[in-house]
Amino acid sequence: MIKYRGIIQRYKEFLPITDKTPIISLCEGNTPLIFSPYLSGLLGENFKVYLKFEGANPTGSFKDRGMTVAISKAKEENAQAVICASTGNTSASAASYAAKAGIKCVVLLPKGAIALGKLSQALIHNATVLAIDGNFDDCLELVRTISAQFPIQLVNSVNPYRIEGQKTAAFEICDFLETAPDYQVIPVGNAGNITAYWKGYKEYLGKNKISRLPKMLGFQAAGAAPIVKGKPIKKPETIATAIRIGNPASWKQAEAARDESGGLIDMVSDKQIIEAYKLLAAKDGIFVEPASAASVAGLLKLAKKNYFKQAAKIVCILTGHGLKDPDRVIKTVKPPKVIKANLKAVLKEIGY
Ligand code: AN7
Repeated sequence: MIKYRGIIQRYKEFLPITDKTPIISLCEGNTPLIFSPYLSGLLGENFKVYLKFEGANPTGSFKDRGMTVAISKAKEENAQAVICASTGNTSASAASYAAKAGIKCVVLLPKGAIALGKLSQALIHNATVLAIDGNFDDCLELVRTISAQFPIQLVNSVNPYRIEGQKTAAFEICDFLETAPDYQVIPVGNAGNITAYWKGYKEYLGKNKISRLPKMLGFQAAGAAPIVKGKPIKKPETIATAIRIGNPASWKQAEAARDESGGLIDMVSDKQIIEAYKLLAAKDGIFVEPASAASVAGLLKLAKKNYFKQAAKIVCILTGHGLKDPDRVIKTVKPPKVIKANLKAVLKEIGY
């Protein structure tokens, strides 16, 4: 039996890793691709919908795939410190992997706009956490300037090692399905992940591991949809704080993935995101954070418009775990009813 030891060991031949690279891993990757009878049924006979649950990564999001490579390379290059801007998940992952590597980690977060779970992660791993009185785009501009002027490595997805690591999710999907899916649906924020998946699929095609490419379907939140609107959004707003980004760094690459694959980048409202969020929890038993539900909200939006015509295998990427943002549940569903501590009262409530 081959023991699983993370994405670098698993897909080394596709990654910029040498014998000199110290591998900093938390056994990320190898996440479940879960068949959804419910969503498949909604789309109709002949449709198979799978959910790639990236919340099952060690820090609870897909960022770990990129961070294991970025931090391993930073360690190889004797970096003393790394820095990132983040809507939360990048900072959680960077803080965790930097802790393991023994590298100092600095994170810049938009003040008051980070889900509680993510902020807790960055803090407990001893990162230097700075809340900036601005949005994610302001934070990213600052860390780009700092990393260009001081010996501190940037670990946002503009760091090519991040994209390298994240492309392994596409490999896993193809290895599992023994083909590429027909469509892949994915939330889009800073647009690194859609870029990474597309690179992964193209590399697998180049190595004859698959014989065709999927169509890439990206979804932004309606209040933070610069690619859909064709211009940067100065004040992005959405309850899906992970993708509250107004000027994505990988904008061009996301458009290339869309156009080369014959796919699309569209948007979903916060209402549609919450509907999909609740549906995933109720019907598939999967608890995701709101940004992740944007992919399923997008799938449902396209299905309603009859976009999917022939039989198809569709993979929706669920980028992060629901536990990242517990406040959103409390704001979304009713709190538990308080009743007396007696049998009669309980039985009455549960219908016996
Ligand atoms: C759960 O953590 O940008 O399009 O700073 O956390 O590659 O940016 C997070 C992004 C989707 C969007 N889903 O991915 C950050 C950050 C979740 C995320 C995205 C993010 P990209």
